Parts: sequence; C-alpha cells; structure tokens
Amino acid sequence: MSNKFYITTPIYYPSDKLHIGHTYCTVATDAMARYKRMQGCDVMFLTGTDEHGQKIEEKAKNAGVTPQQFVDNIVDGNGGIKDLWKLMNISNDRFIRTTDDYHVSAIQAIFKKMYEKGDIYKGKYVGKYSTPCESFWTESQLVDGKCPDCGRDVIDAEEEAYFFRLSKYADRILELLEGGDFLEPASRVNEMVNNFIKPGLEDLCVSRTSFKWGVPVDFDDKHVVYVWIDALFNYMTALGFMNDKYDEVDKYWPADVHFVGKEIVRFHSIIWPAMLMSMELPLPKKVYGHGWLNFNGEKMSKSRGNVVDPYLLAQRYGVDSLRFFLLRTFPFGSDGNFTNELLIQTINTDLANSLGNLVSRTVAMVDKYFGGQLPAERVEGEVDAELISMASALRDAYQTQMDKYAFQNGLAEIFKVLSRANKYIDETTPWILAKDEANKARLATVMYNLLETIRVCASLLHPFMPESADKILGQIGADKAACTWDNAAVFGVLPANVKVNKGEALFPRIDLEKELKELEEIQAAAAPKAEPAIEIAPQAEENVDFETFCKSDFRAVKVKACEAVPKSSKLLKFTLDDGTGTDRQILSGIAKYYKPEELVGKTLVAIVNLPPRKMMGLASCGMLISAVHSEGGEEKLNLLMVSDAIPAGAKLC
Ligand code: ME8
Repeated sequence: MSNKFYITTPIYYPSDKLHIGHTYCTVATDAMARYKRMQGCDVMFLTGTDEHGQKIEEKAKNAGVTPQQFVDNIVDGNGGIKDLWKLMNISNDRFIRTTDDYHVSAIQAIFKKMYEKGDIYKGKYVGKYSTPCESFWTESQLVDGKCPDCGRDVIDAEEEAYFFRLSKYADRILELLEGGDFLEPASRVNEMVNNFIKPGLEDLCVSRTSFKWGVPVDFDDKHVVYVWIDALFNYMTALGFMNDKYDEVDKYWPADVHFVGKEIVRFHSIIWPAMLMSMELPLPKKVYGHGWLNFNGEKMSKSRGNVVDPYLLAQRYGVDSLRFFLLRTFPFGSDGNFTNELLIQTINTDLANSLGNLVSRTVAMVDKYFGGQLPAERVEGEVDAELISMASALRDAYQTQMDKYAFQNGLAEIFKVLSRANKYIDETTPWILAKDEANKARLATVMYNLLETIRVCASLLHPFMPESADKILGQIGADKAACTWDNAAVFGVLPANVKVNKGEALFPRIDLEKELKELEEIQAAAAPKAEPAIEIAPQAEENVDFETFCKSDFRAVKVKACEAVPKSSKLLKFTLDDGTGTDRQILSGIAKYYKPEELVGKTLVAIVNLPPRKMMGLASCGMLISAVHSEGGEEKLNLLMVSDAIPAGAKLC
C-alpha cells in the first residue's frame, strides 16, 4: 500500500495581509503534514495563492499598480504571505500561484476539455446587474433585492456566458456526500445537502466578461474563466496535471485531504467533485471543513479593525507558542473565539507550568544530583507503573485523535501524561531521596522515568512545535535520530546513562495583567483604522432624467397581512391595501430585519408600477422602499414608514 499523503490548504487571496484565521488553517495543515512525515509517509503539502478575480483587479486599480504588481507585492514582498509562512515554520513542499504560467495554460486546457465534452456550454446568464459595480448577480446572491457589494438597485440583464453542467452531477454528488465520510465534520454534510443540493443544483456560470483579470478562455477570449474553476484545479495543476512543470499526478493524486474553512466547503464538496467527475478523474478522499476564529466574540474583519496580526503575536510570544495555542485551544471542526487572555493563559498553564516546568525541573535535578549524567543502576518503585504505562500508551491514543484531525484532543492526550509526570515528582519527592546516598539508584530511576516521559511527549509535540520539541529533546540528551514514531510507543529508549544539557527556560511565565494591557495597546496602535461606524452607500453618479423618474409610481400602502415565505430565510410576503380595492402582493427580502407581526397595520411606501416578478414561485408586484446603511460592518435596514393618517394609495411625489 502506498504511504503517500497529499494534503492541501486553501489557496489564499492576496488581496490583503493574511490574519490569524488564515494562519490557523495553515498551521493545522502543517502539523498534519509533519505528523504524517513522522510516521514515514511520503508527504506532499501544498499551499499557495489564488490571484485572479475582480476584487484584485479593483484593488490594484485603486493602488495605481497592475494586478500582477499588486499580487506580487502581497505574495512575495517584504512581510508578505511567503514571509509569514516562513516565520510560522510552515513546511509546505510546494507553493502554487494561480498566475504561474503552467497553471494558466493548464486551466485553459481543462476548460476546453470540459467544453469539448459538452459539460461546459455557451448560454445566456440571465440575472441581475449592478451598474456601479459592473457585476452580475443571481437573484439569490442579492441582499434584500440589492447589489450585495454596493447595496444599490440592480437591473434585469443578460450576458453571454459559459455554464458548467453542475445539475448533471447532482445525484452523484448527493450520493458522495451522504454515502460515506467524504466531507467532515458530519454536520457540514447536512448543511450542504439541505441548503444546496435538495433545493436543486443549477448549472454554474463559469465565465465572466465584466472584468479582465483572470485566465482567458483561449477559444473565446472575451471571457475569463470563473475564479473558482481556476482556483480549485490548483490542487491538480500543482502536481503537473495538464502541464509539464511537474510530473507527480500519479504519485500523489487523489488528495488525501483538503483542509478548508467552513464558508468554502460548498465549493470543495459540490463544485470540485462535480468538475472532477466531468474530467473523469479520481475524487479527493476527504474534505475537512474547519471552523472560524472570531476575535472577542466578533467576526474578524478589516472594516471592524479587529483582525489579529499573526506577525505581532509570533514575534512577541514565539512561533511555537502561537502554533500550539491555535491547535490546543479550538476544536478544529467548530468556530473558536480568540482572545488575548486565552492566549496568555494557555501559554502560562500548558507551556510554562505543565511542560516547561517539568522539563526544567527534571533537567535541573539531573544536573544537581548527578552532575548532568545518570548512573546506570536502577531501583523500581511502585508508583512507576502508572506513569510508564500512560507514557507507553500515549502514542496510540494520540494517533487515534490525530487521524480524526482532532488536534485539540491529540494534544490533550499529551497533557494528561505531562500532568501525570508532574504528579510523579510530588509522589517520589526526589529532593528527599537526594538526601541519602543509599537512594541514589532509586533517584536515578525516577529521573530516568521522567526523562523518558518527556522524550515521548516531546516527540509527539514535534508536529505542533518543531523548534521547541527539538530544544526539549536536546536538553534531555535524546539523540534526535532515535526520536522516531516507532520509538514514541516504546519506554526505555534513552541510554541508561543519559547525559542532559541544561538550557534556557523554554516558556517563561507571562504576567497576565501587565501583558494584556501592553498587548491591547500595541494591537490598538497597529490596527488598521476601523472604517467609520456608519457607512452610507455612495450616491449615484448617473443622473436620471426627470421624465424617467416621474414614471416611477410611489404609493402609500397599508400592511393588511405579512408572513414569512416558507423555505426562504429572507423573504416576507406582504398583502397590501394600495387604495385600488384589490389587494397587492409584494415580496421583500427583509425577514432578517423585521418580524412579520410587527409590520401589520403600518403604512409603507412602495413602487407599484414595476413589472411583476416571481420569487420562490410567488408573484411580487412592486417593491417596498427602505433605507439601507451599514453600522460597524453590519448591514441595517429600515422600511420607510409614513404617517398612518396618509390614506392607502396616496401618491408620493
Ligand atoms: O477563500 N478563521 O481565500 P481566502 C478561520 N481563495 N479561517 C479563516 C478565517 C477565520 N477568521 N478567515 C478566513 C479563499 N479563513 C479562496 C480559496 S481554495 C481553492 C480557494 C480561511 O483567502 C477561509 O475559511 O478568502 C478559507 O478557508 C481560507 O482562510 C482562505 O480564505
């Protein structure tokens, strides 16, 4: 059986500096890659950057540089993405950039192949168009019927585009998701099936003509390939699929696991396998959707000014402490709440107290009582058995957790043993044994058992904190070559007359209160300025002539009934008195902002002469007017309400 292991991170957008959330996923992937290498696997660990798309094109334009210059700076520049991974000691075997020539030409060939097969076809993209943003949206992408980017009105529009026959693969995708453990954690399967597959998979628009910064469709260069096709196939082009740069598809594909954040699980568990099915390629063995890190209970975002900078933390507390904290504290499959306090407390409790203290006490005692080298004589004691059996069983318990990607639990197993070892010191009281020369062999046995326990723990901590684990192994006099995976399940590997090397304290204790204050000040000073608390959409530059404006028929309408639309999280259905004597039905995507019952009896404003349109199979005849703004990064909406003294049907002008 092949012992290859191919693992990937998402490829990151180089649109901004990366933050602790991105670092979290990359560190987890790195720990898994190192764990597999330790087991003797032939690992391919891929990461990279996803460099195309409208967002990058716009950012570059605003910065006055070309898109290529823009991404080069964020990826390769000083303090950029590659520098961050170097700092975090990320051991990726390959780094792909989607602007790499070999990838670009491979994407063109892949697109063409699916087109020739008939799985990509040319059609019309009928949707909504936001003129100020020059972007197309589907009905479901709109937020309250408005452009999700600028919050302004959209118009009906159509554009020539290529489509991928996603619908053709719906049954196979459902079977894939429900029939095994392709997607984990299991909770994500329900999410995908209920939210995306059961409502019906529509064919996917896979080309754009509204911007240029993408891979051109080589047989129709007005179009650029949809960024997600470009991005997802990185996992294969980086091995040499449809290019000559590498020749490792047979060796490493299919991927053993793609680690991805929860919001991109949809792309990886539905669109990606469907495209692979179309290309008749083997599917990855697993997609693991990890949770998000929030900061102080809030989503991290630039507009809130609360993104946590991994550079700052790594420089202040050490790379390994940060790596450790991320994987020790948050269960990988769920969301986690990052706080500075939690970070410092974890460093103090686990690293300074439990691990660091055990190592420094043990080494200091061997140094003090034996001049640094143990004699070979041994006298066993009753209390030894439990420690030895726990340390001997640790590797397998750890493996069970790691194989489930349960990093937190794998580390918990190690810390159970470390805490047992600390207790063993209290039980054996080496300082009392040291008082009597007759106890020398017993004291040496106690020290040896501690050193061996530390060796096993440090070996298994290695994937999480490689530099510190090496330092610990160095201090306890372990030969690195002997600290193998096999030996992690054996007690008694260190030579009987092992010699220790007293060294620096690895994890100094931090004064929580003082440090918190300082850190908060530094973070506040370094944080990009939060955007103003209240954002109002910019006013339209385009003028509408008076006559056109007057064609819009604004009327006061009274809410007779209002109810949620079944199966829609957004829509409310209004039955309105518009003064004509016949009820008017309007659907509005405002369920997030109002409870239906609070609107009954209110007098609202509607445009009543828009052509009727269907939403969720129901007719909507007109549009309710509301005011939209953003507060602290959160969208707020208020329906325009007028005095109840105004009769239904009154014209507003
Ligand atoms: O999505 N906590 O790129 P990206 C945890 N280019 N993870 C977080 C996070 C947080 N606070 N914020 C972001 C893309 N992430 C695409 C991927 S793959 C073919 C293309 C994670 O830079 C996020 O969930 O926006 C995602 O998995 C990864 O960072 C990259 O995000």
